[in-house]
Amino acid sequence: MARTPSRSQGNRATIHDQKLERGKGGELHQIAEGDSPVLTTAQGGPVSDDQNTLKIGPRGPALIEDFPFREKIFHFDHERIPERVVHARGYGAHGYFETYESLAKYTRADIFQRAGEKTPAFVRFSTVAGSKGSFDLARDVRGFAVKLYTREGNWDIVGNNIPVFFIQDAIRFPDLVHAVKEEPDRAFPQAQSAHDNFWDFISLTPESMHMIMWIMSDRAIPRSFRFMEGFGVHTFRFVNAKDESTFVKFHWKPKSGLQSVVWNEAVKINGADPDFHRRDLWQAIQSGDFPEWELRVQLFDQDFADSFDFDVLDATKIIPEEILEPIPVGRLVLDRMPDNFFAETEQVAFMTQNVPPGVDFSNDPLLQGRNFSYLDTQLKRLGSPNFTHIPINAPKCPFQNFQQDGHMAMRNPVGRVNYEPNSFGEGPRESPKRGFRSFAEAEEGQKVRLRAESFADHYSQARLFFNSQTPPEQRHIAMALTFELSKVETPVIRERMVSHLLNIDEGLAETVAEKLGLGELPEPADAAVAPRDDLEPSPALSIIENGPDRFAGRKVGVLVSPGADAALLKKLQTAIEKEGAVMEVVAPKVGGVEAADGSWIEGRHMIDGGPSVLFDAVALVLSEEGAERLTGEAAARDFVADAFAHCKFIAFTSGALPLLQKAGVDPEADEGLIALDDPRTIPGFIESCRKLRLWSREMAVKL
Ligand code: HDE
Repeated sequence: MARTPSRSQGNRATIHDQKLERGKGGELHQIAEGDSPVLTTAQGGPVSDDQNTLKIGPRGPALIEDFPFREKIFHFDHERIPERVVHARGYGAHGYFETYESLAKYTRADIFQRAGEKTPAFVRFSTVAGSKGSFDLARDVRGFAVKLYTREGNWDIVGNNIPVFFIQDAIRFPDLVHAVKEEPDRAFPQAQSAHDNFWDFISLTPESMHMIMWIMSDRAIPRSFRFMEGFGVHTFRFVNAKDESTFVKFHWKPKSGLQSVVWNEAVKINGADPDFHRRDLWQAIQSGDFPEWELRVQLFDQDFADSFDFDVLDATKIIPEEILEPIPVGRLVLDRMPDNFFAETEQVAFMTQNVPPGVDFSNDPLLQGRNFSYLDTQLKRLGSPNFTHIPINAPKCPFQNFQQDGHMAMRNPVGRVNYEPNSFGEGPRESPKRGFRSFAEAEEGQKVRLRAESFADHYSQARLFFNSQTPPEQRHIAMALTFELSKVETPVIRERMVSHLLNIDEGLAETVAEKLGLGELPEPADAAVAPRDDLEPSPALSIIENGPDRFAGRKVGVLVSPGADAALLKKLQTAIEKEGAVMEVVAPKVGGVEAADGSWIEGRHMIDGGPSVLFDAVALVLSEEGAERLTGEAAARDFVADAFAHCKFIAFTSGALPLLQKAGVDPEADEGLIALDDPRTIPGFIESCRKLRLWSREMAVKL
């Protein structure tokens, strides 16, 4: 009787071939005699045939008693859990946090008591609006959620890569999220804020204007998770052993500097590699180039809070770093990818209310609302109050309580006593000394639904942000607003947005209005508090001002052709790797090309699969004949034209000239084009690359 052959048929081990071995705990392990262990059901029963269902005869009806089949399909049918309602698309990694010095003066949190203390960590980066299967380079905020497995329980800093938020009160969150997600009747657009509902909501929500400046800036299209900042956003408290409180804001600073892509590039990356950010983190960690951030804290007391221009409880405001310097207190290193994406990254449950003794909340109304939401959402998503039994969510310190039962309970109290106090002297008891004590802030007032007057200035910090950007960054904000609003079909929404922009920067409003073809400028929006123009710009807010001083962690794509100079390529590679960067070869065929000296150059990408948008800089190591041949290929022309348009540094051998010409790039256009025939030019190329982009080219290419 014919059977579909299975992988190991012929030499498949049967149950009779098995040796049974007793483990240390007395359990029986099955081991195979052959090369692989025997497949079993979830109940541990060995499976004889995993390719054919049980039937009456080879063509006959299937039998309901086929329990291995029933179990397999049952489990498959239940593989999905609800995706996160926001931040559905994410990617995580393990690592550790290392404390620099004791912060005992400010906090009794155990994690900050000893210099050099290492605490295991898990971090999940995410986009907000798109579904789990959306692309990485959406224009969006990035989640930056850190779980620190401290000796006093899990501490989650559930932050973003932007230090402010759209709204001031948690009650507006469902509306914000409904507005940004796909429109409910048509179910599009996916992972985009460029649509009517979002801008309608925003244009009716002046408190969003500061955040709008950030998400229209290059912060919303980071080059890599590794090159972005993270922020706790809200004001928290540190509380020391004497129960004294200090306000604190958390900042993660990437060691490799900040870097973003340009919008035209982001759009193309989404097509070329929708997993661009995931792949980047995966490759960096797998190759041992561990990304690192420094944790810095802004510490302040009530007097500072009272004298500061804005309310420190208002999550739409920052405290500029130039006014209150963030102090380095430790570093976060990511050095290990999860073994399994679902088990760890998908099931990890972050909660703002996970704080250790010594860290406490402020009255920020957004934070207070979040403290409610995150527990609720875990029950929905993970399906059981026992989600803390999942290894990624379980504390790594000893823990004990009398919680019991419930779906999927993995741990129940042992013994007779499951309550306290009890007379048997069994089980854990509370510890007033070591336990979490809320800071005893004196509160009084009437029960009201009111927004504090001190939250009313919606434009001044939006203006501060815009004024702190370099000219290219300001242009990008104008272009992003124009793009987004051009997708809005309802003219009055576009107009309303321009009326807000007039309160932020007149030039910006005029540029956007002109590019939208708005005709007449509207009146500025009514401002509850007149926007201030006396705030000093904050250079810390610019990405370009805070780039890397090395090209380390970045990637050069080298386009090669048959007859290329292998010795030159080798020297280029050595120099790139010495800088801590990576070189990848793009060839007409992925198999590679034969170099002029007869050696073989392996390809990493075929030209169609390795567009220049995937790289931070490019080099064209081509023979003239090879370049001539490539002029006929659109992908090769785009490789060059895009690298130029995206203001990247381009090194080229003289053989590459025909391709440059065909791509419309003048080899002498600017200092970003670097002749490469002589290996002595390589250090100059690398040095240029450290600047990442030649922004002065941007006006010429008019992206
Ligand atoms: Fe969240 N947010 N959020 N959020 N948030 C969630 O929790 C919520 C806000 C942030 O990688 C949800 O587990 C409310 C600010 C991150 O798993 C949910 C409000 C900031 C992540 C939720 C906010 C964030 C979430 C959905 C307004 C930056 C992903 C799934 C008061 C400081 C964590 C989940 C991960 C996830 C609620 C606003 C960051 C529904 C009600 C502000 C990084 O609980």
